[in-house]
Amino acid sequence: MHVIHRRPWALPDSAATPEALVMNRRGLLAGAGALAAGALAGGIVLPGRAQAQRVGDQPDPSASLYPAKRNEAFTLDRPVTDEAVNTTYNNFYEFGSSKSVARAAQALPIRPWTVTIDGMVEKPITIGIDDLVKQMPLEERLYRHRCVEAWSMAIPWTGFPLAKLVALAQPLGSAKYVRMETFKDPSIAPGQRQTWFPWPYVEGLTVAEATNDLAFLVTGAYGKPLAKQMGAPLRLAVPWKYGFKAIKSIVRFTFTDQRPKSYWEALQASEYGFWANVNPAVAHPRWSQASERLIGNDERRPTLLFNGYAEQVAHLYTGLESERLWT
Ligand SMILES: Nc1nc2c(c(=O)[nH]1)N[C@H]1C(S)=C(S)[C@@H](COP(=O)(O)O)O[C@H]1N2
Ligand SMILES: [Mo]
Repeated sequence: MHVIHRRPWALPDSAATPEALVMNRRGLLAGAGALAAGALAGGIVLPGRAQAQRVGDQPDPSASLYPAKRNEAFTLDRPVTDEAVNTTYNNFYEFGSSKSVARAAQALPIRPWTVTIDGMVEKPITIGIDDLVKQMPLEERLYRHRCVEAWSMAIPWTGFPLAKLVALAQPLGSAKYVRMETFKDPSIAPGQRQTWFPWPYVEGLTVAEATNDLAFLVTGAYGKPLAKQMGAPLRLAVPWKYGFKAIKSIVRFTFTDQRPKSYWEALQASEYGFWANVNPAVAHPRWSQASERLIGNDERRPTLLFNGYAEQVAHLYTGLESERLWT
């Protein structure tokens, strides 16, 4: 339940970091390529194998599925972000509101992991992640990722089209949306003990968006099973939308005729809407979206409409011009 409807400025200091003060913090760091420099100088330490496996975790039973064959249809206009950078600069509020959550996220047990598909479907399903993935055609795709905070990365994801999961679910014709939900376990995720946040993390797409070929369910990256801090064992990639739509560590897909209210929308509806498509011409209420900083090399580039994916997805929004499509 979303029990708090206090205004963000009435929240405790520690809660007032949503996608915003983070920007300011980045501003303080900026200038010397502090993020990349920090990583290279050893200021950030990658979790080692010993930390990646906790007592009670089984070894990853999907390891043999990687690397998957790359689908060459998806190309980049920039280099892939270094894995060491990508795995040490993360947004995962369940494990803290800083970007340095990699170590804390290792506490998440990712086996067993059960995914539920329910709501307006022909046949609700509850299935273990490995049984689900076994039924899905894994491939690698190079995608851009544009955070609403005006930074970006480029990632070799492994996964399968969300459309394949929709096909498995067989939604009723009356289902208009798919609502996705992250795990909720405050005993594991310290961020979830901050009860003023509307846990669990929720995101949503229209079924039309979800069945577009670009919408991708991610199980791996960099040719191996997904790192926990990146949203293992199952995370969304919708590269034409701002990064907060890319929900991590998903446990539930619910088909519905009600537009889902997402985590960020519940927190700050004036700044984060349902559609959240990337548009450089529409500023966030507190900063410009015209350009982005490439994490890892600190290059600044102009941001592209739909993050460069207009050809694939612009048609999804014809007739919806009166909606708040961009923020
Ligand atoms: N469950 C959950 N999913 C999440 C988030 C989060 O805090 N919790 N952050 C989002 C945001 S704002 C971004 S930019 C991306 C970051 O993904 P990355 O850490 O793999 O770069 O995850 C998204 N998915
Ligand atoms: Mo983000």
